[in-house]
Amino acid sequence: MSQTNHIEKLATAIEAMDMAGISTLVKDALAAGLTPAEVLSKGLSEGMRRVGVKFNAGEVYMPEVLVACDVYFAGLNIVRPLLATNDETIIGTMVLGNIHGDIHTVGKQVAMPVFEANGIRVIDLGENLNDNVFVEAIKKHKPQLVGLGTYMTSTFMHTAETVRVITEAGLRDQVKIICGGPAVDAEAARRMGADDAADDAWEAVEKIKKLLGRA
Ligand code: B12
Repeated sequence: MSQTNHIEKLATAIEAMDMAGISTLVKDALAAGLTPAEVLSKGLSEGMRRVGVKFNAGEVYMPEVLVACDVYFAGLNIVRPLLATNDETIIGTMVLGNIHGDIHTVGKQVAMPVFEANGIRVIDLGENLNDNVFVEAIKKHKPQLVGLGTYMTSTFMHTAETVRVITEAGLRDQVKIICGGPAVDAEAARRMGADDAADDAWEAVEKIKKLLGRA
């Protein structure tokens, strides 16, 4: 079977929520010579991207998204340890967390491995965070990036306050700040003092590369 076929089978397995088959498909793809990064970014993540498109079009519903996520994570768990060993591919570190008041987890869980597959090391800070958690995380981990998970208009609007707290701590110049979630808008994010925003993890990777001067 060609490498392209292996990739297509992985993406299709996520779409089809094939929990029983995913481990074998990932192992077969690796055995066929695909790199762990290719398995993740071209196979598993492509499947998840397709699920997101279907979800936005109303073709699948939340329970299916959550099951597809489980299948995605089953595959990710096999390739993640193999990815972590290759430090040369790391382009930056992000502390990522949901802004105060926001408990949506799925988008963050989908975005995280997409970032990791593209060389962004992610430190997950959790959900519903006080602004000071971001300040402490910047001091502790010295990231180049802060990712703000903002899945509702109200929490997206809280970005201004989070940026203010980071700025008052004297840390704003050390990091680029990007918001993510279905309700974000790049212009509004910039007006609130962040650097950018994206409602799609793959688009976010391109924006992050630009922010880091790696595009
Ligand atoms: C599932 C869901 C829930 C679940 C969450 C379960 C969970 N564990 O996550 C539950 C039921 C708990 C919930 C609760 C609520 N929800 Co809700 N929820 C959703 C729903 C249906 C899907 C969200 C989702 O998982 N999408 C799939 C993921 C993959 O997409 P995504 O989040 O956009 O993530 C992608 C990108 O944004 C990006 N990304 C994600 N994170 C990040 C981070 C960074 C830094 C970057 C760069 C990129 C990035 O990558 C992902 C892949 O591309 C949306 C509707 C929708 N269309 O989004 C509403 C939605 C987000 N919820 C909404 C609301 C209002 C609520 C509630 C207030 C409802 C209520 N009245 O109680 C509560 C509030 C909870 C809270 N305090 O946070 C609204 C927000 C409206 C708004 N604009 O303000 C939405 C849009 C529904 C709607 N149309 O009204 N919700």
